[in-house]
Amino acid sequence: MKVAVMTDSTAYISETLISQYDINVVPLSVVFGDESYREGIDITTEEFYRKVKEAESLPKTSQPSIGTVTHTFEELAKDYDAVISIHLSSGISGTYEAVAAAGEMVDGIDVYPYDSELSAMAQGFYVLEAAEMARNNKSPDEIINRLNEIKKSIRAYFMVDDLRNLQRGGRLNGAQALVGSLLQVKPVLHFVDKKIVPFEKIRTRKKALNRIIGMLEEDAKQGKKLRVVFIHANDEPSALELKERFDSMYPNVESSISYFGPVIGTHLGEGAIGVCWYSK
Ligand code: MYR
Repeated sequence: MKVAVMTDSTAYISETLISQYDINVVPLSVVFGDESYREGIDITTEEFYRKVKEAESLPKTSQPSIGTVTHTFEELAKDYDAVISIHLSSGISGTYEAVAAAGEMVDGIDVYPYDSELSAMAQGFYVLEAAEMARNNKSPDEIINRLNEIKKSIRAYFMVDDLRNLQRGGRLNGAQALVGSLLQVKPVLHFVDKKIVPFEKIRTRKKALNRIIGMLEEDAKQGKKLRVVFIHANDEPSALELKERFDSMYPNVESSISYFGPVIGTHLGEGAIGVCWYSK
């Protein structure tokens, strides 16, 4: 059985890995006024962060249409028997539902939609594992079982410089307690039941980052075989600094750098930092 792996653009997997693992990517879009740009196709991450500074109002984001997804599945049906399609959390985007609906419509290929319940390179971790297994001729059930295993150990925490972007986009839950002090706090955020909620209210960026690294260290200290990613919204120096600090303490843990591209960057704002890890 030939199994394809598909994801959406918010996993922000590098071009090199996409072609190395034959990963199919369906794009989400950012919308400035009347102009819609598919991320990674019509607009690069660098162009986006430049444009957003010049724009009068914040862009909006949109999920791929069912038509686009159906077309991608139909193309895949020419070469594959099944497709595992891994997407950003259904609690923050309608993408997963659109993919599931498209999967019901296509013939000639078995579609396995998978809700990562996260996004960015945390979602990318699932995709890379699935792609490696597909390449090793594993069945869809074996792949889904492994993805469910990953879900048990994966952890993702992030912080933003300004909570208002998340709030305006309606993607921040359970933050009523923070509303009065939105500008003063740098809360650590995470996902619970597919939605973004504050994890802990922390006053400064430095303390918030230290708190996240502290939690990562707790797992790393136990000698677990971890894979870690430091993710930044147009702030590579901060991500590199965290990575170097962590690498110097845990040289045997596999770590990498990734980024929040246009769609996730719209909701988090420049300067956001995320750290995600799971047991390999
Ligand atoms: C859409 O318009 O359907 C896309 C909505 C995307 C919302 C993004 C909210 C922020 C996600 C942060 C992920 C951090 C992972 C470490």
